Amino acid sequence: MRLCVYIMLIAAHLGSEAVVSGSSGRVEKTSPPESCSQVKLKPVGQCGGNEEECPYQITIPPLTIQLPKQFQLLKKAMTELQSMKETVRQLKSACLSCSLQRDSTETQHRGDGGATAPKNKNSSNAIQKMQVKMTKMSNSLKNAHTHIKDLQGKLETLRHPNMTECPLINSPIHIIAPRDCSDYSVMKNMKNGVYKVTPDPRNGTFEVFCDMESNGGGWTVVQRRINGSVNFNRTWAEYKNGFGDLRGEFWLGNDRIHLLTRAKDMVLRIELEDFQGVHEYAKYDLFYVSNEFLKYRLSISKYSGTAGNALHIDKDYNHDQMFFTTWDRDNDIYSSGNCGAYYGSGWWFNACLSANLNGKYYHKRYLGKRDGIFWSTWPNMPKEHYLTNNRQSFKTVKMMIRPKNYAP
Ligand SMILES: [Ca+2]
Repeated sequence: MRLCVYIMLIAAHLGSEAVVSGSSGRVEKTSPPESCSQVKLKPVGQCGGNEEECPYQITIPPLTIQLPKQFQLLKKAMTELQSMKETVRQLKSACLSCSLQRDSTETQHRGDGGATAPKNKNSSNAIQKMQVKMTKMSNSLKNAHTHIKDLQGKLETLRHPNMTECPLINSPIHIIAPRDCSDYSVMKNMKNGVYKVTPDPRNGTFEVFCDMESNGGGWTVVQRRINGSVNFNRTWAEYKNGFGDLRGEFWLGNDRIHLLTRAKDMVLRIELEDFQGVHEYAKYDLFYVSNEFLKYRLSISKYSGTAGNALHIDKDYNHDQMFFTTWDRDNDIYSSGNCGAYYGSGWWFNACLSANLNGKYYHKRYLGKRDGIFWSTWPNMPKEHYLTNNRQSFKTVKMMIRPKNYAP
């Protein structure tokens, strides 16, 4: 019970939350223990024959904190304190009966001194022993106190690398495993770049490119075209696993896009730029990609933006609820052939397309089959009905996602 009081004191000193450090070095907050009965302090591991050398462990469900082995001293001190208390009680009782006996003896044999002297000597020895023990115990307690303070200091450092600029009450939330880029952006001052995310711990961790600067940041980029350096006419397996360079052109991978969109309700933002320097965007407040078993079926709706809703023009030109198709896997609804093979791209083809952001990268307008990057609702897009017409091409494309409830 006293141990429990100590633990509660430590927790109180740390503030309203206990802070722990796992083997990964990451830090998380958690609530303080509600009941002392749940708190456990026990030795673990090799003790080397000396009880004081035992490493110690404190468990505040559901957390377990490794303590320095010197914490053993705390328990020892408590045990000694109990033992001392009992000794004092016994001595008090002995002294009382001794005093009564002496008074009685003195009354009966006044002048016959020395009869009580040996007992007084015994008491004096016991008191001396007790004082030595108390000094030892006091030193043990001081040591334990020093170690507790050291540990507190370490925990505070872990929690606030710069304590002077980061008061306890306003400390940011540290997330053990960011699920997407938005979890990183809450940590403030984050730069664009490659970060590790874990949308679902059962499916591992992978790298993504995070756009932390455009439109409030927190965007996980799932596709990017900037210069035509990467070929997007790829197999089912390549689209499944992703390809390209996260710092350049890439497709993140259908499995990963599925995991990200399954973990949270995501918004998709598509940013397009043509070679005339025109920038437009299309935003979809609902974006979800099913798993491979469901052929990475696309769910996309709730459009807003300036580029037009090319993914859903009408009943015939609608990419919503389409399966993914590549040249080696025909899941489109064009019964006479494979749209992926014809247009040289992996995409959620219908029969076949009103948008295709994975088309061939053309550095300027082109003629013939419309197999380039395509967005049919692009402003001032020439009505191109014949293969002999010039085709619009795009300089840059970016597809990025962010949780629907994200607040920049
Ligand atoms: Ca087909």
